[in-house]
Amino acid sequence: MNIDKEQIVDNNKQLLSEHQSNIDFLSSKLANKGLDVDEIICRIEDFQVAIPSWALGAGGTRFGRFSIGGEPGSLEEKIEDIGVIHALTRTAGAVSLHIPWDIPSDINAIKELASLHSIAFDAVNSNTFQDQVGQAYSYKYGSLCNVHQQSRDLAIQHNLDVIKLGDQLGSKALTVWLADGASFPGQNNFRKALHNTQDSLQQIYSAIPDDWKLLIEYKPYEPNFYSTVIQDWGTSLMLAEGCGEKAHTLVDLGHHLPNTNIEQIVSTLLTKGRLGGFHFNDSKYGDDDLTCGSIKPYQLFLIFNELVWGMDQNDAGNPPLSWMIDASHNVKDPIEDLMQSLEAINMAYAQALLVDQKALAHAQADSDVSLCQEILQEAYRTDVRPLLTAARIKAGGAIDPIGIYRELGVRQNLIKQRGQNTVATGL
Ligand code: PSV
Ligand code: MN
Ligand code: MN
Repeated sequence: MNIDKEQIVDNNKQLLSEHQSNIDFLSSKLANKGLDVDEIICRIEDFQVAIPSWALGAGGTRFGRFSIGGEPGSLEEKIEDIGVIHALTRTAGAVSLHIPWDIPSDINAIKELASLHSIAFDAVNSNTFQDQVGQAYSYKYGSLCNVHQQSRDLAIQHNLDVIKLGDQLGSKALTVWLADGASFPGQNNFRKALHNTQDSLQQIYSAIPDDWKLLIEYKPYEPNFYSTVIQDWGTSLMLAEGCGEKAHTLVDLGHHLPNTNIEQIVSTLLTKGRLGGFHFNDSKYGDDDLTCGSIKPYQLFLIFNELVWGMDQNDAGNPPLSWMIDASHNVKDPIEDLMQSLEAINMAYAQALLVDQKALAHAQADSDVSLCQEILQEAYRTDVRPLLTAARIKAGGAIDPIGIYRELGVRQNLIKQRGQNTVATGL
């Protein structure tokens, strides 16, 4: 379903005067602090986050799955759904495809459709955690780490095919997430598994085009419950360094044991110039893939604070990052959920842009711990939503994306078109 620009403008009219008083109030407050409000709004407007092609349907759990209705049954429909999100928020100008779930039947046609919605192709994701029908050698006991060369070769070849496809689409990165590991002590020889993984990644890396990145994800557990080959950022970093300068670590926020200090990991990776990008989500226990900012918004802010300081203001030479959401929707409308995530990510970014870094550096030099906290929390406690709204209006988006989505009955229309008991392709 396409959303008309006129519908957005019309809906905005009813909300404009309230927004104007909110932004006037905030702008004068920020200007008094010496902040350049227009510049901040431009930065927010430029910031785009890719939507994963696997997040547009109801994911479910191993205990069951409940259809949301109107879920996309093809890549074309997924792009149309992202088109809705982007039209309303103007912050989701890219899609991250999972292969082979989302192999386009006609590359030029899909590129045309995506460009119609102003959507670019971000990182492509390979899948060696499932066997495909008729697959000659299984990944049951691992893919890039497998003790059998035939399984490893198959997984390597799959990644090479994904790079080729991504190249045709205009992607500039390959994301590798491996389910490889062991569920029981003794199942794997750790050193051999790591060695095989490094060797396989090097072979994949040799096909990475010069203007691409290889993004290596880590995850402490699941689906294996005893050990995961790439279990943490250190292992990912080591493997990236073992490949070459185009290889980087990808931080999926849900892939940490509870209470891990993710912002410190981000800072360390930046220092090494090896931070590749993010999979944004939120988590209470582990990899819960919840809406960004729904559980730990302060952590999200602290991560962005490291990014703003570490990239914009004290460039450590880290290449530009890939920004993606990686979430799963069991009980919420995925389109609404993704819009909530985008809002939370942008809020954290905007709050980080407000941090008085000079004052913070002074307070740190004076070891004035209370003042350090005051400075961070002053930014975090600012209601930055009017800045986000101003950026959306400037870019042609909606003042209230979820409000208009509901008012226009988008989900109901999708259910009419696609049916009630739908299953999104891929999951
Ligand atoms: C599994 O944990 C996972 O959520 C990883 O984060 C990947 O990025 C994603 O699936 C898609 O393969
Ligand atoms: Mn991920
Ligand atoms: Mn995950």
